[in-house]
Amino acid sequence: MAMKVVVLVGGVGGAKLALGLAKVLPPEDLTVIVNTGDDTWMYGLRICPDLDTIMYTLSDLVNKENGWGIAGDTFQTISAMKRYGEDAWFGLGDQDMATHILRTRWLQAGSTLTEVTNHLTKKLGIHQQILPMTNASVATIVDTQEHGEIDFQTYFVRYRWQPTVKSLRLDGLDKAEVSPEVEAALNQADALIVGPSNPWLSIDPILSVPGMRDLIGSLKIPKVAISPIVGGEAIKGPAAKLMVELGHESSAEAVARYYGDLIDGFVYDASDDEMNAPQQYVTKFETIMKTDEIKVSLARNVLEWIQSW
Ligand code: FO1
Repeated sequence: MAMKVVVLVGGVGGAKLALGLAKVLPPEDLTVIVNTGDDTWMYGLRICPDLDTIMYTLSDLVNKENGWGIAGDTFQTISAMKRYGEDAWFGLGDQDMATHILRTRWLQAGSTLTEVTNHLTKKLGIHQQILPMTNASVATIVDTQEHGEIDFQTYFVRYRWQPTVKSLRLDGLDKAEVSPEVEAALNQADALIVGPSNPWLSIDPILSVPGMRDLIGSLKIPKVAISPIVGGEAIKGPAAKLMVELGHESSAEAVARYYGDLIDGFVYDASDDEMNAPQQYVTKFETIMKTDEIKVSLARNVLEWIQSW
């Protein structure tokens, strides 16, 4: 299939779709723009969980049970930290640590996150372009009933997304801009796909980079989103719980309404009831990507559907 595709993603669901697209498209035709609002510092290291998840998924290193981290990784360093009394709640694997150590070193030497990511992906044998949403450091801050404002990984990993979310905000947007690489990829795209990632936690940070919404809005190409909500539930993670806490109903239809005229097509799961979405084009496919075959068929179905418009 020959069309230049940009996909916006964050987290495990987005990485699965990116893998499906990577198996269907020539590598030079796929650009993955990744949320970095989850990024954090741990033990002096810069961790970019969503970039890591995409890199490990596309290089087939990923721990398939978790959907993040490296398969077969060990946790000796984290165990040794616990011996010193550290409350080491973030599961950094020993091999995974190499990614963070080198990323940190190269960032500190003056490379941009885009350059560092390009270097890491090439060394992992990935030929698709993986781009952070911006080179600036932007952090998702979660205001919770129980703990007040906490950073994203504290909410997600430490408290296992159980706190009640009052609101979300992004720190650092004032210094953020669309990178030349993201701008070029979007301007050259024949289609834009918003992955089945959390609209609030993964996609919103990308769209909030100053200039991003307008740039996407100005593109005269098909734009589609895939629902992360099936049967009113999230396939993985806090999307459904969060939707209710933020005052939405937890349904694919509410996701479609939330994206509004950002997109002109919406894909939801084949098992869901028929729905009314505000978009011009709406269709159902199997979206729960349990196997590589389903990842590929979803990617192929979405691309063929777009081409039929
Ligand atoms: N997710 C967890 O649920 N627990 C962890 O201990 C954890 C460690 C971790 C380390 C490196 C990395 O790149 C990702 C990691 N993740 C972990 C996943 C990550 O926190 C989330 O999946 C995303 O931030 C949500 O998109």
